[in-house]
Amino acid sequence: PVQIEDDRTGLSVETLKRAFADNLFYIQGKNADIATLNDYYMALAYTVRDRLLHRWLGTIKAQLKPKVKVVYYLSAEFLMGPHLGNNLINLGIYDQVRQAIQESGLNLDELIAQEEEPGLGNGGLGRLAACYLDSLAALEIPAIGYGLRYEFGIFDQEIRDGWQVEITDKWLRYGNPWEIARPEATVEVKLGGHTEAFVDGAGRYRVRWIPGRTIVGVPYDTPVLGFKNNTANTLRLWKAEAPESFDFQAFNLGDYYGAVNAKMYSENISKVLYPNDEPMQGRELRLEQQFFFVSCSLQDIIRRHLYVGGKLENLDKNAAIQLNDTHPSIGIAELMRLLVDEHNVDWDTAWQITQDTFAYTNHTLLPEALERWPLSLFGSLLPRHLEIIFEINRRFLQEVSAKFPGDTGRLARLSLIQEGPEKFVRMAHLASAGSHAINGVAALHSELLKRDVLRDFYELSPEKFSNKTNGVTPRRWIMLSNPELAFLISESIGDGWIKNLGELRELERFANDKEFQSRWRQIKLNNKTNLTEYIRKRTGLVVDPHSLFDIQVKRIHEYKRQHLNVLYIITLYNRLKQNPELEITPRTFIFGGKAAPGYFMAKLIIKLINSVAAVVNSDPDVRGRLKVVFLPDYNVTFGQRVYPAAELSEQISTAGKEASGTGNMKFSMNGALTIGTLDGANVEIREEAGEENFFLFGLTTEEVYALKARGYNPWDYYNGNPALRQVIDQLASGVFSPGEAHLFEPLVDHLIHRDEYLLLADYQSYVECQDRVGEAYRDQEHWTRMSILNSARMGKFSSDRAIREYCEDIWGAVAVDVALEE
Ligand code: DL6
Repeated sequence: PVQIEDDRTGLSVETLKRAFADNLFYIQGKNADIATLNDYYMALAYTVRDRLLHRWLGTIKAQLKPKVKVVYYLSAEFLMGPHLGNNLINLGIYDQVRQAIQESGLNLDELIAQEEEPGLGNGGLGRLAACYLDSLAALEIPAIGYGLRYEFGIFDQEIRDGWQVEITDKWLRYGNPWEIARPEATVEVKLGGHTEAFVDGAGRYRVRWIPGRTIVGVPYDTPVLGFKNNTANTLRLWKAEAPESFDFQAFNLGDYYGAVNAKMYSENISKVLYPNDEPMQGRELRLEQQFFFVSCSLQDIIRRHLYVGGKLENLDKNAAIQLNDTHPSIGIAELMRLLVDEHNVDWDTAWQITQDTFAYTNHTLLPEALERWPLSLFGSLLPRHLEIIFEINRRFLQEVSAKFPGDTGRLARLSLIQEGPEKFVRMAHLASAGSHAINGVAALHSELLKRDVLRDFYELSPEKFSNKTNGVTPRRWIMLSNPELAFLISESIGDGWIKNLGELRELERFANDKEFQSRWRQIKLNNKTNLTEYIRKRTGLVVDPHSLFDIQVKRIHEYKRQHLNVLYIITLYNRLKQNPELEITPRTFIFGGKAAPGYFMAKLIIKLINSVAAVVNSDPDVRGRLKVVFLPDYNVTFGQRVYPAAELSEQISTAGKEASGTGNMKFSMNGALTIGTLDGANVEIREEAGEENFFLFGLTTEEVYALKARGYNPWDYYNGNPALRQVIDQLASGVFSPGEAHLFEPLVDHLIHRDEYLLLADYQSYVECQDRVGEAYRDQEHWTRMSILNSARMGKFSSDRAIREYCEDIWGAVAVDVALEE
C-alpha cells in the first residue's frame, strides 16, 4: 500500500524537506529568492514544533487528572539556552533533519546558530532550573515551570577598551517560534491599596483587600521535551499587561493618554531581568515582579486543582511547589491569602496546606545576597500580605517560645521581621517557616546552612533539612555540546548513559587503552580547534590549539576569584621575563563571564583581565607560551562551545562561599581536570573523580573561619612572599595600565588591607598547584587517563539523579505515562 506521511508529523527526509519549504513559504512568507538565514531558522523551528505538538497535548491530557501529583517549579529565572538543537535531540530526529536541511542546500549548524537564546536568567540558579525541567521531562514527572517572560533578558556584553559595556537583550525582536500565548488563561493580580475588615454572612471575621491597581498576567507556554519519550512538560512564563477595564474606564472619562500611561506602567513589571549578584537592594519593581509571577502561578495552580475536582484541603496531594531560592517566597503569604480570604479556608487548615505544599531551596551563603524587604515598601505594595506575615510570625514565635522558653535572643533571630531603626521582612525566614522541606545544593553548602545561615531554623525543625546536590543534564551538556565525544562513548559502552549517567563508569576500562586514549585526545583537539576559530572570529586573537586550555567561565565576582587566576598569570609572566629560556607548558588562559552592571569591583576585574591580556599577548618574549583571552558575552550557547574544549577547569572560590557550582560539573563530564578549592560541589567532584585526578589547593572552610577568627592580615602574606609582592606592586604601579597608573588601586587596596576572600592567603598554594598542573600536562598519556576517569566518574552529577532525590524525599512525585493518540 502507498503510505503518505502527514506534512506536519512525518519524519522521513522527504517529508521534512517538504514541510520545511512549506513553512518557509506559508509562515515566513518567503521563498528561496529572498529568504534570510533567520527565515530558514524560523521555518525549521516551526517544522520541529509541529512534530512535538501531539506529545505536548498528550502530556497535558495525561497530567490534568485527579490523583496526579504535579511539581510546580517557581523560579524568577529560567536560563533555557537555545531550543532548536536540544529539541532535535530529545525528539530523536537530529540525523534526519540534518540530512533534510543539507538536501535543501543549507547547513543545519548555521541554522542552529541563528537562534537567539532566551537569556532569562543570570547564571547558575537559572540554568539549574532549566536542567531540572529537562530532567523532570526525561523522567516523565508531571511538572510546570513558572516564571516571568522578561522582554529583556540578561544584557549582552560587549568589551570596549577592556571594559564591559551592557547592551539591551532584544531576544524577542524576530519573534519566538517556541512559545504559544494562552490569553484565555489570563489572571488578575492586585497591588497596593488597603485592607478592610468585615463580618461575612456566616458571622465570620474576614478581611478584604481593596487594591490600588490591578494588572493582568498573560501566560506564554513553551514545551519542554523529555528525552525520546512522549512527555512534553510546560514552561509557563507570565507577561504583565494592563487590564482592559482600566482602559475603558479612563476612556470614558476622556483621559485617553492617562490610560495609555497606565498600560505602559503595568507592562513594566515583566520588562527586564534584574542581576542577582549585586547586594540586595530594595527595588520596588523587583518585589512587584516577584509577587506578580507568584500570584499568577498560584492562581493557576489552584484553578488546575479545582478543575480536576480536587478539594483545597488536599492541595498538597496534587501539588508540590518548589521555591527556587527566596525570589518566589512571597508565595507562602499569597497562598495563605488566597485560601483564607478568597476561598474562606480557616487559618489553621490553610497553614497546614501551605506548609505541606511548599519546599524551599537555598542557593547562597553570602549574607549580603539574602533577600529582605523594607517593611514600609512591602506594606505599601502588599498591605494584606504584611498583615498575614505578622500573623504567621505571631503564631510562629509562640511555637518557638514553647520550645525554647525564655530565649528572647532566639526569638529575635528567628523572627520573620528584622527589628531596628528600619524594619525588614526576612524572606528566607518566611520561606523556611512556611515550607516542609529546606535544602542546600551541595553537601558542604547544606552543612553550612545548618551551622550558619539557617542555624536557628535547623535547631527548631531539624527534620525539614536535607541536601540535594545539584546536577546538570547530559543531553544538552554532553550530547548536544560534544557530539564527537558522545559518539565515542556510545560506540564504546552503548547509549544507556544518556538516561543513566552512572553507566559512564564503564569507560574506566578504557582509561589505559592506547587506541581509545588517542581518539579521546583527538576529539579534545578538534573541540579546541573549533574554539580557536571562534576566538579568532570574536576577538581577532590567534591561539594555539596545542597549548593547555585553562578556562574560567562564570559570573564575575570577587568570591569566585577570577583575579586570583590573574595573579598566577602575572607570576608566570614575570618568571618568563626574568628567565626567557624557561621551559613551561604553553597555556592559553580563557575567561568569560558577565559582571552585574552596578558591581564596580567585578567590572574592574574584567578590565584587569583585558589589561593583562593586552600586555602579555603583545610581548614577543612570551610568545608561543602564554596567551590570555577574555571572550565577551558568555551565555549558554557559548558554554556549549567552551566546556568540550577545556582541559583545565578553574573552580577557585574561597572555601565556604560557592554554594555548589554547576559549570564545574559540565567541565569534568567533558573531560577537563579541575583545579579547585574544597568548596561547593568541588568536594563531591573530587570524591567521585578520585583525589589523584583533581588538583586541590587552598584553605578549607574550617581554616578560613579559623583564620578570620584569629584576625587575618593580608599584609603578612604580601611582605612574606617576594613573588606575590612583585605582582601586587606591578598592579599598584601601573605596569598593566600604561598611562593610568592608579587604575587598579581599588583592587590592590582591597587586597592588601582587607582581602575578604583571602586571595593572598591562598596565593602560594594556588601557584604551586598550578605548577603541578603544568608538569602533569607534559605526560599526555597520564593526563588523558585522568581526563577519561573524570568523565567516567561524573554520573552522580546528572540532574536526573538530583530530580529523583527531590521526587522521593521532598515532592512525593511519580512518573505518569503519556499515551499518544493517532
Ligand atoms: O544552585 C545553583 C547555583 C549554584 O551552583 C551556585 O553556586 C550559586 O552561586 C547560585 N546561586 C545564585 C544565588 N542567587 N541568588 N539568590 O545564583 O546557584
